[in-house]
Amino acid sequence: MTDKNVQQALVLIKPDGLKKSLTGNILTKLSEAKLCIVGARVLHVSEELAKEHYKQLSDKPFFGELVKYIRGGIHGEPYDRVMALVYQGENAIDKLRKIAGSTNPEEADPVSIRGAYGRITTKGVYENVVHCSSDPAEAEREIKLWFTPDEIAADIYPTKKIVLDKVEQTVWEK
Ligand code: IDP
Ligand code: MG
Repeated sequence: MTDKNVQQALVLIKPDGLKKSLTGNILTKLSEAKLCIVGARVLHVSEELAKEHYKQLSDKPFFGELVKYIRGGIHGEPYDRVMALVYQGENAIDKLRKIAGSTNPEEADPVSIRGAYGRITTKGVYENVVHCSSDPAEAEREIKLWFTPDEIAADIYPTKKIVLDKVEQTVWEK
């Protein structure tokens, strides 16, 4: 019996995906991979998070525009946010990246998400609708950036308990 290669992957529906009302289409397409969603949230992306997420690309000429894009600076309110998802399952990364398509939307398979819905902006950023982790190490790094253990409905990486003193927290007023 062979071990199942169970992986996690971070998927982001980027601001263009939200603005173009593609959330449903994207989730439907990704569901073809028959994986399990173990985390989901919608959030504003801080400059710090954007730069950390894309840190491997910090020396690229398009880095500034990329940070602006993922923060919603191209698409504006109320689309200045992303939907972040964590998928889990056998060979999750390859399956999701195949459905997402190649990085460059012009080269991506036309029936992939990026091929069908992506574009290249006049400033030269590949506005390609979704992000998907590229390998297990990157997936772990990214998931730990975007989610706390409490936000994931599965035990995916080891955790520890810590006691915090005098931590300010926002709670519902009533
Ligand atoms: P990936 O998203 O397919 O893993 P990466 O190389 O990790 O591709 O690049 C991250 C994101 O940066 C891409 O999804 C795309 O939005 C943007 N990007 C990557 N390469 C280029 C490029 O050569 N020109 C413009 N934008 C790019
Ligand atoms: Mg990548």
